[in-house]
Amino acid sequence: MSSESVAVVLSGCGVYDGTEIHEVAAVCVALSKLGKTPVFYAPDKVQFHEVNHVNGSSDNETKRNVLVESGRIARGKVLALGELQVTSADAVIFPGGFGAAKNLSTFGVSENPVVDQEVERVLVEFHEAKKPIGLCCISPILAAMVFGGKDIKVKLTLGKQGDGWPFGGTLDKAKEFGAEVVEMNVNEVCIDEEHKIVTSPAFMYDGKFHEIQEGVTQMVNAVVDLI
Ligand SMILES: *[C@@H]1O[C@H](CO)[C@@H](O)[C@H](O)[C@H]1NC(C)=O
Ligand SMILES: *[C@@H]1O[C@H](CO)[C@@H](O)[C@H](O)[C@H]1NC(C)=O
Ligand SMILES: CC(=O)N[C@H]1CO[C@H](CO)[C@@H](O)[C@@H]1O
Repeated sequence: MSSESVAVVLSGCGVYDGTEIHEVAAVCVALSKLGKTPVFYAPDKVQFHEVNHVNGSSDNETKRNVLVESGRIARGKVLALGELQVTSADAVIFPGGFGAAKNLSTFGVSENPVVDQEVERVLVEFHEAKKPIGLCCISPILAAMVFGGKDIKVKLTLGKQGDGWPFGGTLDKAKEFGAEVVEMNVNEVCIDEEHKIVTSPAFMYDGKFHEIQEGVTQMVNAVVDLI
């Protein structure tokens, strides 16, 4: 695989049960503008549930597969997360969407949340190899959980608390997991130089499409700078 590859980890297709589509689209555009090739990965497993994005009702009987759903975003080219080797990409990026809290971890659906084992492996291996990790929206909670569990204090943002920030409680959770949480606006990016972890709030903010795109683009630019 090309050394210009950046792995992009998906969690399904659609904000309420998978990857947030506008965020991943912004990631792909920013990467290709910088001459990088996004290579998509997703866990090959049944997704937590399927949400009707029009009326919000959920169905846990449909048993959609996270990898298959992610193929919609990847235009068919998506590999099982188990195949992602740290040597095959310069960096790894996790866009947001509830899939990160339902399929990549159980943060959004369990009192005692866990991170998917392959997700944990990937985060640990890229960190150990000193390759940059980019996360946006809710996905930084994955880094808070994994590195907090190893007593590694990473610095990250999940946006802010207050008006316009519907998921502000997440900041407290990330602190409980052991992360240093920095409050930031949608157009800002948090760079943990020591651990090469780059985060941006994206749709943690109830923002406009271009605001999300600009924040995610800055996140990707900072990730590529750290390669
Ligand atoms: C949402 O729409 C689906 C499909 O039309 C329907 O089966 C379901 O009952 C609806 N749920 C609610 C809460 O309206
Ligand atoms: C589906 O979700 C409902 C409501 O949360 C729950 O009662 C039921 O046990 C779930 N079924 C499966 C197969 O997980
Ligand atoms: C981390 C994890 O595995 N989360 C959930 C993803 O979806 C499946 C359903 O297949 C759940 O069982 C997992 O708990």
